[in-house]
Amino acid sequence: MVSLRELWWHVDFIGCSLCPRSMRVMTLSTDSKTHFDTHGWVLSAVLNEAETAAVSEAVDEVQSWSDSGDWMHHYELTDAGVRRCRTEYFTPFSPGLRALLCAGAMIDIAGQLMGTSAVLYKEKINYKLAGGAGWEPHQDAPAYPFIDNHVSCMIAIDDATTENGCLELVSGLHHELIPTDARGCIPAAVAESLTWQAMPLRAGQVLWFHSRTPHRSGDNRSTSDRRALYPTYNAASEGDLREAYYARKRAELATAATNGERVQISLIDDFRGRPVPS
Ligand SMILES: O=C(O)CCC(=O)C(=O)O
Repeated sequence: MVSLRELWWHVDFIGCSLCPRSMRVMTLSTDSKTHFDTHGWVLSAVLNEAETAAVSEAVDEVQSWSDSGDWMHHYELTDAGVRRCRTEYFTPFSPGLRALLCAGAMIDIAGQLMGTSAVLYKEKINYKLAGGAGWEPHQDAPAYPFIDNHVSCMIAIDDATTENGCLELVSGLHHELIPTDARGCIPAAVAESLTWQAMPLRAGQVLWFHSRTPHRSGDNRSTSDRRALYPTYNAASEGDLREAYYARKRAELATAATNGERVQISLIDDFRGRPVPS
């Protein structure tokens, strides 16, 4: 199989195959931008079948890394035992995923959605292995310090279905911050009043969403894994804050109090996974 890096020039310039290579850019259609501005989310066609396979192989590699490295693996307790639920801070160690997330089509689209040049703020893989837990209703913005203008996407590595815990979103509610509960999530009574839309994705599909778009996801009730890659971008004008974000996150997670019910893997307490007994 060709490597992600070898494939990457296709993806960089997928939007305009007739232009000379140096002039090609990934351009979102006006309809897509309008959809994002109106609804707070949009699907974009970034990866073809070969590229999807290459990204999946790069994720397999990250998933195989041991715990001794500067990347951050997180674990949860499931009914089947201890499972890895997330890896983040991997772009310094995965040239293929760094190329995917930090250059070319992905960063082009992030910039077009924000209306200004983008820079990678953070990156994570949520594994949601069979039996893994889902996420409470939340907006991402309260978990992302330092920045005002940011956008994320879910790149489906495996097909995401209602059974294995695909994302669910609320359309058109990305203009305001909803007051949070003690966990930093959308209070249950508010969440119940919202209209949630399940977003099943095929492997390789890319779903962009605003950092104030309310979202949640179910547990993986299937027998197969539902892995997804999530980069978040901020406006480059606000600075390159990725190292600052991870320094803060490492410090906060190191001292996070646990109530014994949930493992904290985010700066808000949105993940329903159980902690691994020490
Ligand atoms: O991967 C999922 O199911 C949801 C992830 C999510 O909402 C998050 O990581 O903030």
